[in-house]
Amino acid sequence: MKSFVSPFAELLCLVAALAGFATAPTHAAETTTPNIIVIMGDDVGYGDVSCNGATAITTPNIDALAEQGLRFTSGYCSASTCTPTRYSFLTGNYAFRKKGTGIAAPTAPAIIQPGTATIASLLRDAGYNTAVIGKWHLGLGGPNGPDWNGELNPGPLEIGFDTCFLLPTTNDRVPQVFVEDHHVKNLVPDDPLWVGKKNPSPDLPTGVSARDTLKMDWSHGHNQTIHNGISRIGFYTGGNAARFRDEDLADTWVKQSKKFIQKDRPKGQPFFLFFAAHECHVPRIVHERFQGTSQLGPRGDAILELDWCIGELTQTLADEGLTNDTLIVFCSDNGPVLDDGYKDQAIEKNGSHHAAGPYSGGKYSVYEGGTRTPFITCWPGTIKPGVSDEMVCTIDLATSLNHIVDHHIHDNDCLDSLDVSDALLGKAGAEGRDHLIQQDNGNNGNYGIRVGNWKLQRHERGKARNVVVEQELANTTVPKYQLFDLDADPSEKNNLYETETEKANTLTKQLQEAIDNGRTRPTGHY
Ligand code: NG6
Ligand code: CA
Repeated sequence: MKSFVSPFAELLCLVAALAGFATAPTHAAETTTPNIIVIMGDDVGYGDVSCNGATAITTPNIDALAEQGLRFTSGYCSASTCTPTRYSFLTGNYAFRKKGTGIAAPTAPAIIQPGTATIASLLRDAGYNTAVIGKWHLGLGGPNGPDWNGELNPGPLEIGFDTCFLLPTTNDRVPQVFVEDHHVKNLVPDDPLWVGKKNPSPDLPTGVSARDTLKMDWSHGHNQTIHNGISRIGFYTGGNAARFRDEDLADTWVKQSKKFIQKDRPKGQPFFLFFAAHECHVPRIVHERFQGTSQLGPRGDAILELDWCIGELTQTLADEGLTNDTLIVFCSDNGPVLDDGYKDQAIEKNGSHHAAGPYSGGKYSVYEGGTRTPFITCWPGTIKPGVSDEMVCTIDLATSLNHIVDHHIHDNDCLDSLDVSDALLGKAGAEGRDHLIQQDNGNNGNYGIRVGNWKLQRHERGKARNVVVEQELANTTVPKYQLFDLDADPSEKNNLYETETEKANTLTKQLQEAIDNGRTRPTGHY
């Protein structure tokens, strides 16, 4: 355990005690309500940031967060693809408990139903003004999916966000338009937007029929409608005035975030901003000023672009005098992948870079590299800088951040979101999770469970994808159960399932109970 207590927090406790506030809640020092920004990278691996040991790339702004805050060596997201991690981050419930939480299609309806408690609705109840800016990928609209030309409802505004400015799914999926609150921005009535799964006309160029016109070729999938010289997943027509350039995505998120922080939000209220970056997801088409700036090709350029975004956010806070009043969490939605469908030289230029750090696997996998990702908390003046080995997960943020702002949540909400607030704040002796369940995509039946240094994997169909990040498409046959000692074998190579039978049985049972019980947060716990 290498975490620390803030002297500022200690001082506040002391002052409170001396002032005779004997009945003050345990968390008196944190009952102030900091602004909160959760910055979630997309497909950013543990080893993709220089504060976690990357040498082929330098991420000064992310490193600055780590230097001024707490860097976690066992920080996780809950799944190794986007939609289930984001579902769990918002609701505090493991995605494997709910059908339809795998990677969402462009036409997917809203996955989280209005009335569901989320990190945003809970913080809003606690007095926060709440915004999500960036990638959504959790579906929009009623059972028939998004009404692109009408009202996109339900969406973020129905589950706790006061405002949103979104990329609806991922940028390799159609359509390339922004959604602001309930509507596609800049859509004009005489050019309606149509989005679908089937090509509506043989005249509509695709990545197959017009492959020679593409500015970045595809390697698998991603060969349907072309926009901005890049073919995508899915088909669309119309909405031309609403379409954006891939190159401008990051600038747009930064511009909107600055507008929110500096102008739009009601002053006198703390804010919660979910900054959902798209870097370094495919297609890796960064702004011209970042193209060619890394030695890793477009994938590295995208990480540098993300780092720039973070610098812009922290500078904005500094300009507004909010640095010490703002808690920043930096995390990722799943582990890394090199070739994820476009020929962008991610493999060719990778060299000896270890995107997943010392871990095996990456995106789509329940090996550690799939979910053990960069994780930093930074709250200057309150969190004492350091490194923590405590286990924390994006799924815990709903309960823990609410706890930090002294807002209690209902027993039946956020069923898998544990209170690790003291660990996130680096308090002396604070403990993180005692166990963590990992999953890959939706309800595929692939799980990991980590308890202390032990990790059990369960692959229902005996297939593991992306076991080694450098061989993304490897669909490897694995035993249904594998057991690893992460202390001795962090890259999960030496299967001890047959020899450490007692440990194997305990973890197998604990995993099954976690699935069967419908919750892992103890009732009455908080
Ligand atoms: C996969 C896509 C991949 C990526 C992923 C979602 C193909 C062949 N692959 O289906 O490119 O879009 O979905 O990524 O289409 S995530 O980070 O949003 O989960
Ligand atoms: Ca992702």
